[in-house]
Amino acid sequence: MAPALLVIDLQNDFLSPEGQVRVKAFPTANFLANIDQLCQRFPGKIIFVRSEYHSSEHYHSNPPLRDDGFRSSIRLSDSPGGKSTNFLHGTHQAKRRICVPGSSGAAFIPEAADWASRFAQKVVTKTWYSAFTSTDLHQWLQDQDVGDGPLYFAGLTANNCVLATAADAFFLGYRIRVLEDCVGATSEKLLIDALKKVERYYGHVLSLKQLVAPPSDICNDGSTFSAKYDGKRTLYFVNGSIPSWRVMLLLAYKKIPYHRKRLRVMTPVRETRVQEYLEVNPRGKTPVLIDEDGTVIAESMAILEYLETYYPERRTLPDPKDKAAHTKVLERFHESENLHNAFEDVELLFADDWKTKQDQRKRILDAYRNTQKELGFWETYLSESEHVAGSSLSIADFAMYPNLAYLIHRGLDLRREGLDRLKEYHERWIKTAWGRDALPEGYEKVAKTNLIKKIYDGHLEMEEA
Ligand SMILES: N[C@@H](CCC(=O)N[C@@H](CS)C(=O)NCC(=O)O)C(=O)O
Repeated sequence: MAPALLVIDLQNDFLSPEGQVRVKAFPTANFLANIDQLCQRFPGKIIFVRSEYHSSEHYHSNPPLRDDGFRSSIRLSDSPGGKSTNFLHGTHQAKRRICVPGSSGAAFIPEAADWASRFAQKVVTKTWYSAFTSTDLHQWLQDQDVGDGPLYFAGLTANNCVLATAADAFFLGYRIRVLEDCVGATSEKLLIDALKKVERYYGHVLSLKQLVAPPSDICNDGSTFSAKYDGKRTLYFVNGSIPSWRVMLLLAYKKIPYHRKRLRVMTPVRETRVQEYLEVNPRGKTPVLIDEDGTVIAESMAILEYLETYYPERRTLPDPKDKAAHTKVLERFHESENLHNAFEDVELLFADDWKTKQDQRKRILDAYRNTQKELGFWETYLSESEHVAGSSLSIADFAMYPNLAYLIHRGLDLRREGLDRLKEYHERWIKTAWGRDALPEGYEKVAKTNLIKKIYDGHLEMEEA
């Protein structure tokens, strides 16, 4: 299941001043700029579709060939729409011929020719309104593992070729998404009616912004670290992600100014998977730090070490000459990943079906018990020293603390767990300037999706019994 985009009929006959049909209704003056942005940022296959319409005689002797090979003898005049050119399964039959094969009207407008050559994996020439009639489009999409899509639609005209293609796609089993600010029609009424039909019968209408919301570009101007911001050092992060949180904490602690680029992973387009970001990190994961000198570094633990090496202000790793202290910090630093790994399966509680799946319930319970065991180690460390790896705040604290804070956000009750040292440790952290600076949005209190409560409420044990 992979998204694909159909960009339909951006041809001279519809869009150039000399064209035979004037498309006048655009939802935005930025129609072409939107399609440009859409093509640049779309995270899937892109197909440019163009029309070539023949004479009536041609269609009489070449009835539409459906995807299953069936040739219908139905004529336009037999349809409920009569001779109306709005009949979705038909083709252009008006007196004035448009998109005549070989004519300049049938050519892409220059922008579309450029986008097609740069971004499209396929160009389909259709002879009917629907791009699925008498073409290999469906087969091609299936060969490309598009599955049920979703298929996104942009182009012209919303009420004819876009709607006809979307309707056919719906009945072929695709999920339909029409981009309201990337389609146009000959009148506003036709445009609005077409979008309503999509919403009512076939799929969803959404805006370009909803699809490819630009990564939010939050500069920490205004915060205590803003003064030195120079626009270059950038951190790509996901809100609430432990790896990103670690790095943000250390950047704040060391008072290193940086530009924050939040990537969203729950939007229709997962921003960590858009081409632009995959060029930064082919794994599509955050955090990634781009430093002032252009150094690009991924992997949170590596970034913490990098910051410690290249930004020695406010040291978080003891001098190697103090071998015992240095070694302990290194050890605890990497141990923090054990905690992270221990509770990974607790997140299975996010899925709706955990109750019905015995194996999932077992994994969740095991994860919870392993987490308790892991936390026990850290409770012990904090009974031995003020910080997790000794008397000084260290890189190990920065690696470990977001794991603890995350669990608390998900409902872990430290008092109930008998983890008093960890409770006191957490209370200390939330009061620090760096703790406040790096706190993920919405993490001021326990999340509504309180995962650990489901465990405390005994659902898992009951199901297990
Ligand atoms: N080992 C990596 C793990 C990074 C990672 O898994 N990041 C997740 C957030 S917790 C991510 O960016 N996911 C985005 C995605 O998979 O699309 C690190 O420590 O940096």
